[in-house]
Amino acid sequence: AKKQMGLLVMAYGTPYKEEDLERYYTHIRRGRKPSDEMLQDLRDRYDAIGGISPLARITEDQGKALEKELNKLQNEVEFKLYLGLKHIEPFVEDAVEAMEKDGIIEAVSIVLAPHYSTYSVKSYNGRAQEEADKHGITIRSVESWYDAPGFIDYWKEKINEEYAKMSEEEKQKACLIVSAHSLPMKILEGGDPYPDQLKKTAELISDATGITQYEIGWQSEGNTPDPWIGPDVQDLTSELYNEKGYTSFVYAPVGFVSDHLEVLYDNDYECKVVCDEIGANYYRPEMPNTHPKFIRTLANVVLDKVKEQG
Ligand code: FEC
Repeated sequence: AKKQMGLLVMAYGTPYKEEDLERYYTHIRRGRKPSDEMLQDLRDRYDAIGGISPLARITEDQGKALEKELNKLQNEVEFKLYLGLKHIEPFVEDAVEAMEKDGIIEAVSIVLAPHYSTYSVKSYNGRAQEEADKHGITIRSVESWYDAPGFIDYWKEKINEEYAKMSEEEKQKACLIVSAHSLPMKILEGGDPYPDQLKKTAELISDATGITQYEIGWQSEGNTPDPWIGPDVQDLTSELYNEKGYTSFVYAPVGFVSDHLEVLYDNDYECKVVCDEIGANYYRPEMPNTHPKFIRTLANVVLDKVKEQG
């Protein structure tokens, strides 16, 4: 019989229905209830993208597609999918418990976010590890995959599709903005690799596409008093327009892998508003979602992790 291995796929999570919004937001804020005003502000943003986010369905589809691809690519191991979310059920801990119930003793995990940071990937992996220890389950965790060749190739293809819509003249005045979720500045004090990893993704995409007019941006910063890493993509847009005269902007939110609030609202609405105000053209390549090239890339990253220790 094939060896059974748990495939723990971890992702952010999203409200399933409107009533989930408050407890979800409270969880993101580590137990502090948001004010009515903050809650209403968030509700308005979800309303603007159609009420709830497509993220729940996409995450599930990504997990299933990855499980299928892994079981297709090799014959020694039977991978069994467990979804574990950061801010809503099934929580990361629920997923690990479900593995124990199924008799799984060995697992591999991956977070559906390319860049490592103490705030994101480290916290997912830490929660998984802590729960696994309680049940005697061994988990090997992928830490990052921001430079995986298939990932860069995916973005190259999609960015090129956007540039192909422009005339040569428009391309001359176009700028690619490569972005990830901002984080509080204080992560930098501990030497967090997150900003360097985003920079590397951007360089690899520039090398692959030949696009040299590109900038790094940060987006979706939280509603807290701390200073967050910048420049924010919206400020960056007007600054670049004013200082360099760019009149077309191509937003590649490479720190995310799905259509969700942070892209559908923060890019497709907020950045679009800035572009409209200055009279610039707005472009945003398709997100990876379940694109075969993307799923194949994740599968290879997982297989490399499994092979690391024979
Ligand atoms: O429902 C959806 O479609 C959107 C889901 C969603 C994704 C996402 C990704 C990341 N976040 C990260 C860090 C933070 C930090 C705070 C924070 C706040 C929010 C709020 C919502 C939210 N995030 Fe999120 N994030 C998503 C949704 N995020 C909603 C609360 C309202 C707001 O502030 O806009 C600030 C916490 C605090 O207030 O103390 C920090 C990071 C990622 C990318 C990595 C990952 O996917 O894990 C980092 C998707």
